Amino acid sequence: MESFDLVTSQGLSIASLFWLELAISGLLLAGVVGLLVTALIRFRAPPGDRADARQVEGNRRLEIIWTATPAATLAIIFLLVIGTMRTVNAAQPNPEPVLVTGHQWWWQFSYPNQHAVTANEMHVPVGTPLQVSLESVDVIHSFHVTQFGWMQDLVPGKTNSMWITVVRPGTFDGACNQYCGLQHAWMRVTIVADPPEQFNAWVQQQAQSVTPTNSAGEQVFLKNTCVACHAIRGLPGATGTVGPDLTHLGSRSTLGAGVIDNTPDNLQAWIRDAQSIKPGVLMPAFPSVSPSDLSALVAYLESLK
Ligand code: HEC
Ligand SMILES: [Cu+2]
Repeated sequence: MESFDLVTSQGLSIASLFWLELAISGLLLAGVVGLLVTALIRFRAPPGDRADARQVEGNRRLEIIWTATPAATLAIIFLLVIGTMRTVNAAQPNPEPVLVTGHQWWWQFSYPNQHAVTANEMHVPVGTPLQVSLESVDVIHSFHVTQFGWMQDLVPGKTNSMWITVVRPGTFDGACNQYCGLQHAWMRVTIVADPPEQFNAWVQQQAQSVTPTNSAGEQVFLKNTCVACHAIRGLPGATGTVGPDLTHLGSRSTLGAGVIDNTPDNLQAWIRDAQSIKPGVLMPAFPSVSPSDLSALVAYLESLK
């Protein structure tokens, strides 16, 4: 099962706690059921015996045993939990800081060390501890990548944090796990875990600004209201923060937090009427952009790798 194939050291230590607790609970259950079945068989009344059962009252030894055993079990589990919490929350050396910001209904990922900003596709270096800060600009969201083995809420006005050390390369799916409005289900995230060199190349690329070219598509972008909500770093006037940063849109594999693949046709349909693709989305439709302007705009945005 994919969800059992955990890929973070923190998730793995939570999972070993889970298996240990399951084993302890299983042993206790077996003990209780075993005693019950033994008693049922041993003290069964012989056929035809109509006498009342022997009445027993008070047994100090038994009472001590059934009070002390659960108390001791819970105390042990409590200590194990504290130990795991300390492991999971332990500060790690040389971390890579990442800021995750929840929006209705998409994710922003910022890498403050490199000044890179992207959306919905989070790249991480394998083996490097990530110091993840989580914030929300609107309502409560929850950052849940099943294979990470643990999750954290994003709460408006508060910065939460979590440590994530991904232990093997791969692509892992996640989603918002706290109902946050109409398109909660389309608030997906893709994690791309790469070896550090590959991650560094990616993050350096994402950190670059564009050089304005005065192309037709760039002009269409600037003269519509896109810039009120979207940033393209390096393009004067395009500094909106309501929607995803589009500086490297062409390098992302999906649009709208996973709702459609990032292809020129899909991008065109998205800009024309995002509402019909993701009803309720906080981006207006642009029915009046002419077909030639729209193709220039799409070509421009897809060229932003
Ligand atoms: C009122 C604010 C607003 C305006 C104006 C706006 N957008 Fe958006 N846009 C958004 C929001 C919010 C999202 C994220 C939607 C989601 O995934 O839920 C978005 C998403 C997108 C995406 C997908 C990005 C991704 O990584 O998934 C593209 C591309 C895009 N907008 C292009 C444009 C273009 C081009 C224009 C101008 C013609 C424009 N937008 C105008 C708010 C806006
Ligand atoms: Cu959400």
